[in-house]
Amino acid sequence: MAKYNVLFVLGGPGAGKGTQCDLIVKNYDYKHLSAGDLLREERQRAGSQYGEEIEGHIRAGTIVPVEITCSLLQRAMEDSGKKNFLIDGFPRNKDNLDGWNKAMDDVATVRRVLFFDCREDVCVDRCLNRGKTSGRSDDNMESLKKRIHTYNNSTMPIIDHYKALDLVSHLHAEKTPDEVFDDVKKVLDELKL
Ligand code: UP5
Ligand code: MG
Repeated sequence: MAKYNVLFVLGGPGAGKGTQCDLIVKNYDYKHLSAGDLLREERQRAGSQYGEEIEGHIRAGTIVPVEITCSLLQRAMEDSGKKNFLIDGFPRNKDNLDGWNKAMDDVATVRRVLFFDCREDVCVDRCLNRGKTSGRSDDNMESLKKRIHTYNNSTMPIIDHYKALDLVSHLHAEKTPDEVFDDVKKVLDELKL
């Protein structure tokens, strides 16, 4: 069987990863999998043995062990019947990267990393604004500070790792969603998946 094509979608909290993935799936044949959304669903699932552990990490802005996240991603990929995936918000640290490589090396190829680069104050404003209605337990200033700390310390090195492999498309994410998407389209049109 041909390997899955994967684009990792990375960037700080509120950088617009989910927003851009929504625009991509309307225009291209990709399946969008948000690792954060899959974890939030698993947290809500009756009988999940991981609910409390996941909630603890989300509130604290720390990273759920890769065995949990990667198995949710793997199952969602298999169930989708699709070939091209946007994996949003993963891998966030070295543990995630190592776990992914171990589990997925034979079945998926990382074709590109879309890096949505957005100033911290803009990210904070967006998340606090969304927090008025999102119901997300981490859209508050206390959790946000921790999310940003984790992003700078643990996720940036992963982006740098893929930069060294020449796989990163750097996108300026402070513009309007449509303007950012114009830049995304150029990347995807060139990739031709
Ligand atoms: N918005 C978006 N784009 C805009 C633009 N261009 N101009 C103006 N406004 C814009 O957008 C955020 C808000 O900004 C929205 O209101 C939107 O309308 C507006 P969104 O597209 O949702 O941004 P996104 O980057 O997806 O932000 P999100 O908050 O989802 O990012 P995080 O990375 O913080 O959250 P995620 O859900 O990925 O992870 C949450 C937690 O889960 C993590 O902190 C961690 O604890 C855990 N997690 C893991 O442990 N492992 C994983 O692999 C994944 C998550
Ligand atoms: Mg998101």
